[in-house]
Amino acid sequence: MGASRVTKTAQGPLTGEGVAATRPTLDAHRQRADFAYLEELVNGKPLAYLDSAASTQKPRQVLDALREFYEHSYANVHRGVYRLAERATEAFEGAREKARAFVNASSTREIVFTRNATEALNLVAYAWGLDNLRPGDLVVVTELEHHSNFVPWQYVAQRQGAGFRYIPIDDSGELQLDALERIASEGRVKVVATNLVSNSLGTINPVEKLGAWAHEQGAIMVVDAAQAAPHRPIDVQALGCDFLALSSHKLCGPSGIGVLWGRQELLEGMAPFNLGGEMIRKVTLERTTWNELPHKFEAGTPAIAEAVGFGAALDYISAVGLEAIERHEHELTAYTLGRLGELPWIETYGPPAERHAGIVSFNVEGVHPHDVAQILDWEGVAVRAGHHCTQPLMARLGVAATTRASFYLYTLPEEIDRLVDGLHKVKQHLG
Ligand code: C6P
Repeated sequence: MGASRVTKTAQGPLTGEGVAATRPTLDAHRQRADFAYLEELVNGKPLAYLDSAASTQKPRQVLDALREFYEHSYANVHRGVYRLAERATEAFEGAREKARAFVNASSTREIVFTRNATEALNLVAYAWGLDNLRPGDLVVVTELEHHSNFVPWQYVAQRQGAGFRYIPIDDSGELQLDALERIASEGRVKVVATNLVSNSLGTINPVEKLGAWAHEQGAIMVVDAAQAAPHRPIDVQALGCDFLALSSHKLCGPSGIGVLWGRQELLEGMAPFNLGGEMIRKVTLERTTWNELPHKFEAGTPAIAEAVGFGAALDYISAVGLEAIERHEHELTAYTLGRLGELPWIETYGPPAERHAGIVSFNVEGVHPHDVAQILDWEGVAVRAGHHCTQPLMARLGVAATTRASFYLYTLPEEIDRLVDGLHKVKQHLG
């Protein structure tokens, strides 16, 4: 069964002009001056990078911060008393403060550096789940969850003998909240885990509503913000969640570092996830006690320079402005859905433009998504094809895979025109 076709949306050209002065806007042409990848040619054509949901390109400011740090401030952190080590620690902890401000957490104790969003979600599933789930309890995820917020919960629930349920989606890829009552009648709901933005469909999920329901049930609310934090303002206090995960590499920062935000009282009550250096207070032959937050969850030498680069990325996107980024991507999405909606041999998936983030999944009738992506690559257009780490969702859509175009602050409407031109070539050759 396929998701409903998104109806054609009438769209004018996107020039960035004519936007009300009070609304935050960004000038993608200007931002592009910061990105060296644009100098690359693919098959002699300029690269149209439409795969930012997989990972974003990095601006010069982030690369400069990494180089500067490695050249002038590098040492291990929280260990040395010499000047260089103190400088490194200040820069590393400075990045933590930037992350705190970015998600509006009340304290840096609540900001745990992890390798990525996946590790952050595993941390919660293991460190909270193994001590708090038992038979009769339910873990509730969604049908459009990325495997990173699905598999750890499925695994830990099974290990603990707890039940595992999902909130189904409707034909336009939105959560069916009327299923909540049935789910609640089937056991004690202890965890509700959802993404804020779906990486496959671009659906924006009603996290505040789900968080309120989770708390009514006495459950914790876990939010995967990997696809939301780079594109819209995040306020963990306003969202009313208990844990939130994100990755640096999806918001112009280096790979190898992510964040778990957690409510202090919950993090305090949890056992550690990884054990070893840095996360201890005292070790004797008989027993070990744990360091204070957030260090209890940061065993071993962390990704030091990556944290500093992540801080520079947060500065960069905050200066561009998350509201402006969100608005820019919304316009690109509406434009893309409108253009694809004109092609009867293309099926698009996901909600209508007004409730759809900057990720557009589609299929070309009769052509495998990998072939679509291959032909687009010949045209210099980079998209992702596959199941996007959402196999249960693909099963619901009745497809093995989709082709996906995703946007960021450097994406231009002209690049979407090149995507559409490339799709006409796909149709010509293989359709
Ligand atoms: N999605 C995509 O192309 P990591 O790999 O840990 O940085 O992020 C995992 C992750 C978690 N949740 C969501 C909603 C995600 O989209 C991702 C990563 C990439 O869609 C790679 S599969």
